[in-house]
Amino acid sequence: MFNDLSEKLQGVFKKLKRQGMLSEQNIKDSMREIRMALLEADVNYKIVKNFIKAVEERCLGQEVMISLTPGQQVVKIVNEQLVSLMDTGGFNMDVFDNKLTTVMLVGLQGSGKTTACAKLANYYRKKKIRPMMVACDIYRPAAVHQLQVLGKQINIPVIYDDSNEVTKIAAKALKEAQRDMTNLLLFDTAGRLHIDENMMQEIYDLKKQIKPDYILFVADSMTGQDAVTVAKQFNEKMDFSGVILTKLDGDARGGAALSIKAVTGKPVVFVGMGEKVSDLELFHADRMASRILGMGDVLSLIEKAEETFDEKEAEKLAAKMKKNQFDLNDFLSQLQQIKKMGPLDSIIKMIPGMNTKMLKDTKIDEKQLAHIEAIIKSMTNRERAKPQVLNGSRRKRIALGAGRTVQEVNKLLRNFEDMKKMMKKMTNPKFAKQFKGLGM
Ligand SMILES: Nc1nc2c(ncn2[C@@H]2O[C@H](COP(=O)(O)OP(=O)(O)O)[C@@H](O)[C@H]2O)c(=O)[nH]1
Ligand SMILES: [Mg+2]
Repeated sequence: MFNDLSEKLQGVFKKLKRQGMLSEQNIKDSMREIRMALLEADVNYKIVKNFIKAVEERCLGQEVMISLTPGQQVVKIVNEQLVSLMDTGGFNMDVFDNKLTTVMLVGLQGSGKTTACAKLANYYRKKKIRPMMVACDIYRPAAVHQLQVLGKQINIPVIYDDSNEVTKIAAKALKEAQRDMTNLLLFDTAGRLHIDENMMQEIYDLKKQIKPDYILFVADSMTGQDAVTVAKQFNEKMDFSGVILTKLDGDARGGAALSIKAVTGKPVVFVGMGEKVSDLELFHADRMASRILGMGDVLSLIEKAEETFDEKEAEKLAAKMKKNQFDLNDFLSQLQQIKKMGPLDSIIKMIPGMNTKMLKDTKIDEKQLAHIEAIIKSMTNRERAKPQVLNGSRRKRIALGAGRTVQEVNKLLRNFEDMKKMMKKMTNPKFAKQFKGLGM
């Protein structure tokens, strides 16, 4: 699904993550690439424009510039903006087992209405609902037959009529539904190849007649922008409740999925993932965004970091780093937080102030971390706050207490001093440029 878009976005992020520090120029370059990727995925240009503006503003804000690992923060922001773009606002198509819910399916010919009708019947029946389908597409000779075949296949009753009058078929269906204690009446309607006044009027009249609880617009995701344009026109006339996006199993580029909510204000409710009656999924904006970004893992890692790293704590640390007041107590508390998070290799990149480049050549060894922790824990509070008081005899005492050698204590203190110097440089904007020059 959306392979091209996914690959391109991931390419942008890969580049970003390789850069430890982000400059305004980095961000601008990335935004240009993301914009291209979205446009090529056939996302509506106005939506792309607003999307990029929102992402860029957040990226240039404090949030990213001083942050944690900036590259990953950009990913996180893009992800959040994607989710908000497709947000369903908690919309649910509620159907109850003790009353009748009526649903109309509308859309162009070939978008997948008839198939979606059967998919919905199948989906809700699994939830102990009694569905019934109504064949209101009287124009295509095969359309009624198609619904009947599907109905037979999944054992769902289909209402039809030889009268060739939609109003009569609808009236008959409403009556049968009452008698049959049906909970869900699904009206499959006629489509045209293009928007057509007569067709619109017909389904509009049908709406007036049956007063459906929900109208679902069926959109073929393969048609990208066109699907969105058509959706807009249908919405103006029909004021539909939500969208079923079909054929996401194909090589759709993503334009329809990403634009339809922003253009119509109506959420995607279901997605069609194949021709089979069972190929229907409930739509989740967050999962769709994750799929597009191909990055479920990174996200859960960031979430994990956010859960573990107290936000206030992280801010305090960042401030301390800036003022060069980061001491061994802070170092220890960071080590302990990291340990809570699990496997080190994947986690280490998220430590505030550290970046991938810096850590690339440092072999991270869990045992070594335990030693470091033991050494710091053998120090007094004052020693941790002011490591400069650590003379030879203190170092010897600490080594003994931790069961390590004096050399190890010395090495830790040396590394810590180096790290502090590095942090000072990294948090100083004047040096940020130089750092990049040095390839750090
Ligand atoms: N791959 C795939 N094909 C679909 C999906 N939904 C519908 N189709 C196919 O699209 C074609 C048109 O579907 P149909 O339900 O007849 O569209 P309608 O004219 O709107 O009623 C049929 O060949 C369906 O099998 C889907 O989610 N994935
Ligand atoms: Mg049809």
